[in-house]
Amino acid sequence: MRVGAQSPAAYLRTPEPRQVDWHQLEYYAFIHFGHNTFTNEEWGRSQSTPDVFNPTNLDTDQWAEEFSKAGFKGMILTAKHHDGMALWNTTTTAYKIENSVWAANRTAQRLETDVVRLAAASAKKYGLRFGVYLSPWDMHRDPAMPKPHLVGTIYDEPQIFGDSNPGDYNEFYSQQLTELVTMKHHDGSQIDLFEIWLDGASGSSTRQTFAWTMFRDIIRKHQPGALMWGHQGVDARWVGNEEGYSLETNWHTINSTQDDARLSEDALMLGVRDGLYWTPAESDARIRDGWFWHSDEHPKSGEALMEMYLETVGRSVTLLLDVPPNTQGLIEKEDIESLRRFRDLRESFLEQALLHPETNVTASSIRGNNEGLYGPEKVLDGNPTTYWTMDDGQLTGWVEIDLGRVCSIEGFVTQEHIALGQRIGGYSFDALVDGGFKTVVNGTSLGYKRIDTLSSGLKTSRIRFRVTQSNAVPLVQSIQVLGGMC
Ligand code: FUL
Repeated sequence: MRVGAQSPAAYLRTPEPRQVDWHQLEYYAFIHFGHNTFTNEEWGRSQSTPDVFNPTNLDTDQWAEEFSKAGFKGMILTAKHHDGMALWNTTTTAYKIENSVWAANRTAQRLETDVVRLAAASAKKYGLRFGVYLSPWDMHRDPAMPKPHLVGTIYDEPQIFGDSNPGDYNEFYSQQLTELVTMKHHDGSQIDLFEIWLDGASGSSTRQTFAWTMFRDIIRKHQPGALMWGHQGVDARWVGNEEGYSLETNWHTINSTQDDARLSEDALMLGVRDGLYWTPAESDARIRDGWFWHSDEHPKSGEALMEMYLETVGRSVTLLLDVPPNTQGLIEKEDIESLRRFRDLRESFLEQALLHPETNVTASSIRGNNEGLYGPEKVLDGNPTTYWTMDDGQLTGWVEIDLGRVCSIEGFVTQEHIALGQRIGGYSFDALVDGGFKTVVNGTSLGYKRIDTLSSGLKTSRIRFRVTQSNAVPLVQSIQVLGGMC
């Protein structure tokens, strides 16, 4: 059979369908909400009863509406942070907000008291995907964290956290996880989760070995579409910092699992080329200084968020941006203003698309000369299942774009067809300037999506995208040129 009639074979590791789906979300919100919101802490030590939780005007619809307007594709809520307080109506512990005066008042008014369910319903209403954070480290059950204020109350519960303590913390955590992954909306339909955060942080001397495989099996059984997040991931990895940036080179694969030794922060940012596991990076970052809301903190500007976006999403890393509700249970006006400014900046940048399906494009070669299947116009069709490619063994090549007129260029957005593996390790953009092609961008890894911006005003009518290094025949899914003033 001629090579042109065959589609390219997958290259080494490829993403699971749930991961392809997740890459496409690009950025979504993190919501840290719970006791710490009311005690002005980041790592509250599980000292207060549920009554501390008392939002005066809780409105999860406001969260979801604002996130959706800002262009977020999902939201992840802290169902349980390190302090052990459950935001949902769990049967596993008395330490839950359902036991608060706030919940009693809501029940008297026939209002929902389960904040996870409320948030999931709001996410659905505004077309957002929903996820939960369930802290493995649980101070409430950890004997190394004394809780003198709870002694003698119903919240003085067995200290089962730790390998050498009586009781089975893994069993307890599994039950909590099972409750969350089987939770239903009021109409009886399942609450679909797109991501579950099993945070790796701990500030305790207690040694607890976690049953990650058991947790993974619970997630897979009930929520096969959900990503399981851990420091070295199973489905996604930590990017190695919490500042909202990544290195310019970023591989979607790594060589370790959550059970192996922890990787350095740089190694997490970088990943490993041709690694054993498809475990792409996610950047968890904050709009304010803290994860939880504090009255004396303020949000970053829309400009700073735009920079974050370019240094995460623009480097093939998903962005999980924390926007914490206040003690009223609302997202602050100033945070909303920053989010809107971010949206406007992002939209006005991306709206300057100069290429459309009819733009004149040519390529150095086409797989099997089969233009209909693999021609360069496939980078313009907006279809995530099509791409430009060449014959097997051809590792470098180019696509040339004729803009038809001289335009001012501000940037490029490029995507590799990752469903068949990450292959490209070097690419360039050249522009026709003064009768010759001049290189204006030199990149390394490509991956799900790259956004390259140009700082100095470039005017040109012809652009050439070149693959300069690839470990297998490159598959280029899309190319867009941003600019104007043509
Ligand atoms: C960390 C936690 O310790 C922080 O409190 C926060 O939840 C952050 C997202 O993850 O590991």
